[in-house]
Amino acid sequence: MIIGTNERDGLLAAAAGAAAVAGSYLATGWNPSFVVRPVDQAIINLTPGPIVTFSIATFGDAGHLIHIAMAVATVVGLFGAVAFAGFRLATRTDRRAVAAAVAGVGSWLLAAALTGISAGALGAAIPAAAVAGIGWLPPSAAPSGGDTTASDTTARDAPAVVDAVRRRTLGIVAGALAFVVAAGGGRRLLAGGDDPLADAPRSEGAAARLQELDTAGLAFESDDLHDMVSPIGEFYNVDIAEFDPEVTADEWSLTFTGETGSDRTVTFDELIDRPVEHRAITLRCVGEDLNGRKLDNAVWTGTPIRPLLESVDPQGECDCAMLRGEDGYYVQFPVDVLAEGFLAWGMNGKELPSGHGHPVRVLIPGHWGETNVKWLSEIELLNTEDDGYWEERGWEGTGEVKTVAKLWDEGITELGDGRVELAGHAYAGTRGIERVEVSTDGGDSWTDAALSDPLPDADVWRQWRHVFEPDGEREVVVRATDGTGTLQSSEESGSVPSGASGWVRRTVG
Ligand SMILES: Nc1nc2c(c(=O)[nH]1)N[C@H]1C(S)=C(S)[C@@H](COP(=O)(O)O)O[C@H]1N2
Ligand SMILES: [Mo]
Repeated sequence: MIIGTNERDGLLAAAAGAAAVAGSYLATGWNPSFVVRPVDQAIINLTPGPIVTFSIATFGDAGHLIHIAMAVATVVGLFGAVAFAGFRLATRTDRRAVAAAVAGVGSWLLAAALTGISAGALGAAIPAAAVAGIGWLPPSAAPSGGDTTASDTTARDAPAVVDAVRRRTLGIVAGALAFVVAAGGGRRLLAGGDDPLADAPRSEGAAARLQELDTAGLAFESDDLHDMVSPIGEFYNVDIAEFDPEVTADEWSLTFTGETGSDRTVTFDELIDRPVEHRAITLRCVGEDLNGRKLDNAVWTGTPIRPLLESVDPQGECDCAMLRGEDGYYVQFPVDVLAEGFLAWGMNGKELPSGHGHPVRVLIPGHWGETNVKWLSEIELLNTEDDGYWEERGWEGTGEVKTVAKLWDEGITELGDGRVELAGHAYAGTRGIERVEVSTDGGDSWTDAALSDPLPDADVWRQWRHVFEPDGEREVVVRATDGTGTLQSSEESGSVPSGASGWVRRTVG
């Protein structure tokens, strides 16, 4: 097959586009100045809510991969179009330098338009210029396919030349792809792994709390099950964006706006000067499956929000507030719920990692995860209620969590003597967990599981454990009773719109 000039330039342009994206990644890593980010953000913003919700329900976490792939393909296409324009101009002027210059300068301008002038822009420009400059061939060297406007050349009937041109083109494309792969690996070397997190300011008391939770916990045989406190690196993550905003403590501030007696802006230094507490607070995402993994607990260092809130004298008629984060996220709920909240700058004694809202997030006891705004920047007191990000997309996830007892894979452990340990966590928000029952006969009879010790914290999960000896296959069911004496609802529902319900059932043995 002969590659026509258009196809050849198209292929080379795509390779230049891919190299530009890879070069930007090499220079910036996976952070806001990577050129894919603004496009990914645009895709997130433009995707209609029902499609987002459908994709979460259908693909789960794979939904992320879908929009990232779309964003990467779009950006490769944009840089490719720039390189393609370079080929056209080079052909018109018959100058190789034009191909390199247009691809290089054009890519730099495009990258700068997407993310601002940064190392990422240069990272995109250099490989694009290289691929375009090396790859471009004058029409006289090109085999002319039916699609080309180039004048007939001797190459048409010279298979050796055609082969040489094709080999050269494929060689350059292969070189560009090798660069893409190398950039991925090279970035990891450059970054040298994640920096260890620093201790959070005023976190001295956190260690004692962590110890207290550890002591309250049950000794599981299972090594893989989280203890009372989830390790930072294993704490679940839910983000509307693929790129965490980068906000330093110096840059950060929180502003109270809208229907207030007086607006107020709080800086990080002012915040950490306030009365400090180390609270165990469990988070659960409304979007998770009944036995899903978006449930975790940490000890958070921070300060209660109530005195700050009272100091701005909220006056709105709805008694409600819209909270906003630096990533464009927003959620609205009642002021009296917010007043119970906690402004956290520490997690398990460390500063908040970027993925969990560095430098400050809010934690709202007992309500679904979506109320716990990360990278918190603004609290607007409203006059009338308004939908938050997820509410606009069909969820009802600002209310109190449902009661759940989990039985994850790693909570089922054979003890080697014929017995099986069943273990997990149960959570009911500020209602607390009073009891967890286990059935090993599909729900006909129930036994109380052992529970971790109660803690003073208002919003923390409990561990449960039950050992039994299965005689063949058994259907295990678990259910919790909350601190008000209410049994976990057996009525089964999916997570949309207000959280999954039912009892977790597993076949064991
Ligand atoms: N700024 C911001 N805050 C956010 C989100 C977000 O995407 N952006 N996701 C929310 C959702 S849906 C959940 S469940 C929790 C998850 O917190 P985590 O990622 O620290 O576990 O954060 C909430 N706060
Ligand atoms: Mo969530």
